[in-house]
Amino acid sequence: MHDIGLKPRERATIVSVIRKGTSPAIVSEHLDELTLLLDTAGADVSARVYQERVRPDLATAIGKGKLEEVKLLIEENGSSMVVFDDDLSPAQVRNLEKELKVKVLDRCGVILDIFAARARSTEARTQVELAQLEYLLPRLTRMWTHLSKQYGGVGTRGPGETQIETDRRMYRIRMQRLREKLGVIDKQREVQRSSREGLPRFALVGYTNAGKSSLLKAITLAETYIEDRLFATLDTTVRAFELPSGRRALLSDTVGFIRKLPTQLVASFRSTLAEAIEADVLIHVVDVTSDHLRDHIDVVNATLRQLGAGDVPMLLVFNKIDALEDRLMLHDLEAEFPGCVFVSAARSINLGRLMERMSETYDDSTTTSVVHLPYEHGGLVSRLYDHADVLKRDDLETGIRLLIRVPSDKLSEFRSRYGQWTVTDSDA
Ligand SMILES: Nc1nc2c(ncn2[C@@H]2O[C@H](COP(=O)(O)OP(=O)(O)OP(=O)(O)O)[C@@H](O)[C@H]2O)c(=O)[nH]1
Ligand SMILES: [Mg+2]
Repeated sequence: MHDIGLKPRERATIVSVIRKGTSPAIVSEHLDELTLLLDTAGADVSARVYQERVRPDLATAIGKGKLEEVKLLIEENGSSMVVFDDDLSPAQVRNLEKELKVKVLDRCGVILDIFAARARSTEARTQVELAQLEYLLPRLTRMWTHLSKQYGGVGTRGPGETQIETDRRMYRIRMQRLREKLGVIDKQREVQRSSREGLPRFALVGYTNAGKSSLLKAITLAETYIEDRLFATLDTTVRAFELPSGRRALLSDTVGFIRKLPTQLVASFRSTLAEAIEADVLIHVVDVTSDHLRDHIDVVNATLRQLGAGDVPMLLVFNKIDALEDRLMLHDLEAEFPGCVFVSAARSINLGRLMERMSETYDDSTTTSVVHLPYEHGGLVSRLYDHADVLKRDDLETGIRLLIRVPSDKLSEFRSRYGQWTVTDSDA
């Protein structure tokens, strides 16, 4: 793991409020992930604390006794912050900071911090800043600004000192400007996307660090940013490649998902994620070496539904099979997930099979049709190329005959638009 935070690294005590009956394995997995997130943000975890409760305490999330325990712990281990795995209300953060006298963060705050440090492109920076301001606005009190100035470091990167000193009204004005800026970027992206319509579009999605960028590189031979860190990718990259049939297609790679991805981030990254939402086929990449891959699959599916991409045809791809020591496990997974593909992006194992399955999934989710255009309406040909994947073109005496492929769910829309030019189902 790499340190992107301020030096020297900070120390954190992490806390989880768990519902009665939650299995210890799940608790420790969530705290492992929080530890990894903090490591990425530049802090080491000195202690883990958890409390079983029916519901979190309204004022301080944990109870009085636990609070005292945490207080003693941080004095002992010299933590400069306490990080909760659960969402904290602005009031809880205030109360906890007052009691504990160190800065208090929740998981969302840490993720936002990592995104802020990672964002490079104008689009990503604008999106992250908007999400940060939305997160900070209700937390912006005298106490908060005072603390953030006093402590600095993880969780207080914020949108810059000058903004922090301004009041909520300034925040709102800034947020309005960011939204307008994103609106402009959104339009540009839309134009870019529409100019690429017609080609089959595949989008890599998955849990962070699953190997999406590695697969993009392996399939399209594009130079992309790959690293063993969470959220290495914060932008969308689109590359062309050839399917086994020789047909050109597009593959996009985008930001990864994680449990409790802040809603502010999901909302403001909508335009970055639009490429995925509008793809013909989603390639859901799963890290086969993770002990929690089923959990990860659920999180990714839930996030996709939240984005309105729950119905896009999907191909599940298990990556990093080269790193699986237990061959038997691969066997079990193949039985559990029939029809899925098992690959290694790093070693280029099974990529041919993956591309075949990509073609099949695309073909299954689309329908081929024949359109017969009289020459006097030849001007429509270019529009057809925009809306469909044109597989074949014959110039006949009676006009132009095109064999096209359209997403099945768009066929009726297509029929109503071009039906008068004898659209026939070629599969029939
Ligand atoms: N052993 C092994 N490691 C892999 C494989 N594919 C990717 N990795 C490693 O997994 C880590 C994450 O890879 P990325 O391609 O950056 O993952 P990502 O899904 O794009 O991650 P984010 O952009 O952070 O969401 C890197 O250290 C890769 O080298 C593989 O097939 N085998
Ligand atoms: Mg990536």
